[in-house]
Amino acid sequence: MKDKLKKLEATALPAIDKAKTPQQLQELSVKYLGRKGELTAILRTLKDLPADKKPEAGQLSNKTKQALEAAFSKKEQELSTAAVDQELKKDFFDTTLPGKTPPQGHIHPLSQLQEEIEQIFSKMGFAIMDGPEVEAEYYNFEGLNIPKDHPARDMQDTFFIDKEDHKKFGRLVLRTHTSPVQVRTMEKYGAPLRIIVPGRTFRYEATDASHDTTFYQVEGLLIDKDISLAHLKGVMAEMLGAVFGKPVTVRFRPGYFPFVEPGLEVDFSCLLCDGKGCKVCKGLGWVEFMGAGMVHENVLKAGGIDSKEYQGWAFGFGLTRLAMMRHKITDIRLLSNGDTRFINQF
Ligand code: FA5
Repeated sequence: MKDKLKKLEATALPAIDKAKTPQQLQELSVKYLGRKGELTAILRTLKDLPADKKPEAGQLSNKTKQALEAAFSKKEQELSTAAVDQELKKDFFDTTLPGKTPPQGHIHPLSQLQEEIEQIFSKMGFAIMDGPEVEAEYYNFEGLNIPKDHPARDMQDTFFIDKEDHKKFGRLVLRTHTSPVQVRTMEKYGAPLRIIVPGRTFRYEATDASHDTTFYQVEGLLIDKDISLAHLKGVMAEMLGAVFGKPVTVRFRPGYFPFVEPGLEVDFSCLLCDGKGCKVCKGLGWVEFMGAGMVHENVLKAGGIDSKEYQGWAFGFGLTRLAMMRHKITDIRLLSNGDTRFINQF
């Protein structure tokens, strides 16, 4: 029996040590210590030994059993630590690594310019107004002294939204300019007024490098007592100087818009050639900028303002064209075609 136990220990201990997985270890445990295991079989023969041999054989058996159990428990420990290590390696997450930067958008160059212009005019005491993009025909035309069937309607071809004629207000149109907000604001707040209206406008026309069907304008309106065009010149020089970061000279030429009298075209000195003449200003030294003029008395009347007591001026310029000039963009369509390679430059 002594020999058998020694032999068993000599084969079992190295076998346990070599076990690579918990399953292998379990199989060995059944093989040696299980109900039908090798050590169990030897222990069963203890009872058949003569009484004087029993104590020694009993002690030896216990030692072997303890040695095997100790080897099993040591191996079990080793394997479970290795399994945890393995698991940790698999799921390892280095919290010190720099994170992935999510793509970040930015304000569109047109909105950037609009915000700046709003701030410049706010400092001069102008309120920022808003109006509907889907407008009543009345506010887009008749209220601005452009009666139905008047040839001046051809200056701004529009998109009609419905055919229904809403009596005085006419059909619904996509506004062709921000000027409809003039009468809307006069009706709501009366005189005096000092407002600008930045917003989106629409025209039914063929597109090219400087014309789009959707573009942005900024309307300006100042109504008070003793207002002259000299105030307009000062306000425009102030705004353009702030936008371009250097002094800008403004000039007036006669122009026609049915809602102003007298009407003006306003130009500013070309900033690229300092007024000497270049490609951008077509050799003129001046850049066409906007329409303006003294508000027509019919428009004041439509807005419910007494033209004997109050007068004022209005202007409307293309915000999109101003942004083009500022960033030297040669095609207006680039600003709205959604190409992020272009837009991310600003
Ligand atoms: C008007 O829209 C008048 N409402 C301006 C006005 C307001 C005059 C108040 C008097 C008093 P005009 O059609 O010229 O005017 O347009 C004004 C500006 O809008 C132009 O100078 C130009 O910068 C811009 N604009 C006009 N059409 C387009 C277009 N298709 N694409 C881009 N910009 C345009």
